[in-house]
Amino acid sequence: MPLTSDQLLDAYRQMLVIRKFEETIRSLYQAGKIRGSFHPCIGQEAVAVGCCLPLRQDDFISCTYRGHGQALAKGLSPQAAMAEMLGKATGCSKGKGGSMHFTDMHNGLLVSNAIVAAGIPHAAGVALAARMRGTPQVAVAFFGEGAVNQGVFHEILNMATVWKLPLILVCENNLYSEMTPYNETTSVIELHERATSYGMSAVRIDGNDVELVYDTMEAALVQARRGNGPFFIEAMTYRLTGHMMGDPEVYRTKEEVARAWEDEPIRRLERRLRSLGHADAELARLEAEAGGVIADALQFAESSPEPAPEDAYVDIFA
Ligand SMILES: Cc1ncc(C[n+]2csc(CCOP(=O)(O)OP(=O)(O)O)c2C)c(N)n1
Repeated sequence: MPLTSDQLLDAYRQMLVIRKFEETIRSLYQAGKIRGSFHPCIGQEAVAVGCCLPLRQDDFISCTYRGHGQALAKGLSPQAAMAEMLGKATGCSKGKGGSMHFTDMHNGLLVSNAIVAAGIPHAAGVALAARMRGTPQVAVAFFGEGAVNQGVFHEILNMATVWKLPLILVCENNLYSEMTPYNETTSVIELHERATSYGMSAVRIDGNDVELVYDTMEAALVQARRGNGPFFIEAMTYRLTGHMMGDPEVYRTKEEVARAWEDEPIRRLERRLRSLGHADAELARLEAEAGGVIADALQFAESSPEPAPEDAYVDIFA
């Protein structure tokens, strides 16, 4: 079922929460308040929200270091996310994971991962576990187009198809892997064709269109929950900021980035909402609401304690 008008407004609010979260982290980083590196997902919000809206709380996702938006869309509280960014004990990984290692098992966020492609076998593993338990959960792996040349990507495409796993692979194709255009390193640049070649259902879609992302995800979920096997979505999008803070961005032109801003998913959804009759005042109210959520999260994080030194070895497996 397509998104209703109310659901579209909710998608808009969620995308704004993600955008404001990332913008706030950028400012904190520039002010020297964030340690480690930070990889913003600004411009990719429609993939996160469109894919996570139709998921159930007990469905699983894995994502990359750029997965803050997906984590928030899956239900991670902005307070716990912000506290993790600031390395506080109230963070989703108790302040010991930071920007690249969010987790929230209560909401099915298995792990976000700094190793390119590593979240793909994790998601396949929990999809297999759900199948063996006989529970109806689906697992979704979010990854960038740089992951498709990793060996494990191909191994999972093969086994997930053979075993008909309830697995959805979402490749966020933002055109650049770090500082390299993906078509300079990739033989088959229609990445969905790689999945098709393994016998997997696969589509390439406009990942900046939240309604299309949602509809595609719904179709993928129907297939996966019915036991009809995995689904591959190549969502075309664009990273509007550098790969990470401090990226000089010499590998693309300012004109290209300016063109991408014209088609960015939030402004695009605004145009759509206006065409459906939603007034500017209503959109402004949602934007203010999203700003309030992030201001509250920041206040919570800043007033939270640091992790205790004696907890350094708690939650460590070995
Ligand atoms: C296995 C592995 N190799 C190399 C790196 C270094 N590295 C970090 S990010 C990145 C680019 C990944 O690009 P992509 O998968 O397209 O994701 P994006 O950053 O565009 O979201 C690389 C090569 C890594 N983290 N892991």
